[in-house]
Amino acid sequence: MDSWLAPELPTLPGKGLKLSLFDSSSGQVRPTEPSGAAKMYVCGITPYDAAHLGHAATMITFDLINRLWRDAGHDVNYVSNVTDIDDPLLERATRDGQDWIVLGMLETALFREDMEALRILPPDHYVGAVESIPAIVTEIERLVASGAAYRLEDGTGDVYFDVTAAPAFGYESRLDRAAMLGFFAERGGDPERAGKRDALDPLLWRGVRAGEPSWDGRSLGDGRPGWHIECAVIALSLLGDRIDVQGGGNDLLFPHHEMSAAHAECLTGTHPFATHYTHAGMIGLDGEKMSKSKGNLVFVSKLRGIGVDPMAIRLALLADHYRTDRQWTDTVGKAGEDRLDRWRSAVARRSGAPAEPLVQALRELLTSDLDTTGALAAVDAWAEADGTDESAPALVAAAVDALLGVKL
Ligand code: 5CA
Ligand code: ZN
Repeated sequence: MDSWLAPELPTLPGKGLKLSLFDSSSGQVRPTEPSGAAKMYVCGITPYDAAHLGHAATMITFDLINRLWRDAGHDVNYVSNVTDIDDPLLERATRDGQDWIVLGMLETALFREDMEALRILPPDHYVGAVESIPAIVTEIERLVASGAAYRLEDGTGDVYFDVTAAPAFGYESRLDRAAMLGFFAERGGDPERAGKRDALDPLLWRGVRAGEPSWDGRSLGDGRPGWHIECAVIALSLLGDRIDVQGGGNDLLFPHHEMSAAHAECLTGTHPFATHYTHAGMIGLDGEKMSKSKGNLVFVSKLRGIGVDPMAIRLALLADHYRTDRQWTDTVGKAGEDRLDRWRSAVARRSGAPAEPLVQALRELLTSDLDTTGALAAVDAWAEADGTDESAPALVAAAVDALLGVKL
C-alpha cells in the first residue's frame, strides 16, 4: 500500500557513528553491523482507531534508528505493516455498524497524515496483511509440509504452529514458561484451546467462520491468517532471511516477536532472524498503558487539531529514554512546546556557540542506544550559550532536523 511523503533529510558534515542498540535476546546494548543496506522491520498499526501518542512514540523511536544509520552512510531498507485484518478490527467495525474495510482504510489514511506531520521517514515498503495473504498461504503450506504446523482435528480448519519445531524458541524474550503463558493469554493467544500440541502453539490460519471475511487458503481451505505469521512473511519476503532490527513496542516482545522469529527461522533455517530485537516502552495515561482496548487515548490528530505543533509532540516524546514505560501528562506536553520555542529562538539568532562540538555530542549520545535525554540536554545547553559563530544556528538546525527529526 502507499506510505507517505518523505520529509527532507539534511546531510551533515563529518561522519556519523556506528549505532549501538539494546537487544532483548542478549539483554545487552550491542553495535548494529548492517552489511549492505540496513534492514529494519517495525510492527505497525492495527487500524481500528486513530494513532495515539504511544504509536507515535514507537514510530519516532525507529525513525531515529533509520536517521542514525543514514547519517552513518548506510542505505536503509525499512519495512512496516498494517494489520488490516484481525479480530479487534472486526469487533470494532461490528460494534460501530461500520464496514471493516472502510474503517481500516480511514484509520490508515489518518495514520499516514500523522506520520507525515511528525516527519517520520516513510517505510520503503508499507504492506497490508490482506495483500500479503497469497504469500502467507504459501509459507503456511510449507510449514505444514515440514511438520512444523498442524491442523486441529475439530473440523474448524484452524492450523497451528508447533513451537517445538523452532529449536531456539524462547531466546528472543528470554522469559520462563509461566511468564510466556501469562503474556500469551493476555495478548491474543489461546492457551486453553483443546487439541493443540502445546498450550503456547500460536494460530497460523483460522478456518472460515460464519459472518467473518475469508480468503482462498488453497490446501488450507478458506480462512484468514494468524497475526505472527503475517509479520514473519512480510519481513522475509522484502528483507530476506536475516534482518538487522525487528522492532515495535515492548507489548510485542512476547508472544508476537518471539513467534514471528520462530516462524521465520523454521521457514529459512537461519538463526537468528534478527540481530537486534528492539522494543520501545509503553506510553501511558493516568497510570495505565495507553491502549485502544482500554480507551485511555490521546490522539496525535486531536492534538494537531487543537493547534499543537507536531514538532513539540516529537520533542515531548523524546524527552525520556525510549525503553522506559512513561506517562503522558500535560506537563510533558507543555515541556515539549516550551523546548521547541527555546530552540526556535536560539536558531533564529545571527550567531551562536560553535556547532561542531554539539553535532559530535549528538552523534555520540544518540548512537549509544538512543540517549535522547542527553541529546536534548546538549541542544538546551547550546541554546542557552552565547557565541559569535555565524554558521552555528543553521548547522544546529540541520543537525536537529537530520538526527532528531525536529524541524525548527
Ligand atoms: N498491528 C500490530 C503489530 S503487527 C499492533 O500491535 N498494532 S497496534 O496498533 O496495537 O500498535 C502499533 C505499534 O505501536 C506497535 O509497534 C505497538 O507495539 C506500539 N504501541 C501500541 N501501544 C503503545 C503504547 N501505549 N506505547 C508505545 N507503543 C505502543
Ligand atoms: Zn507485527
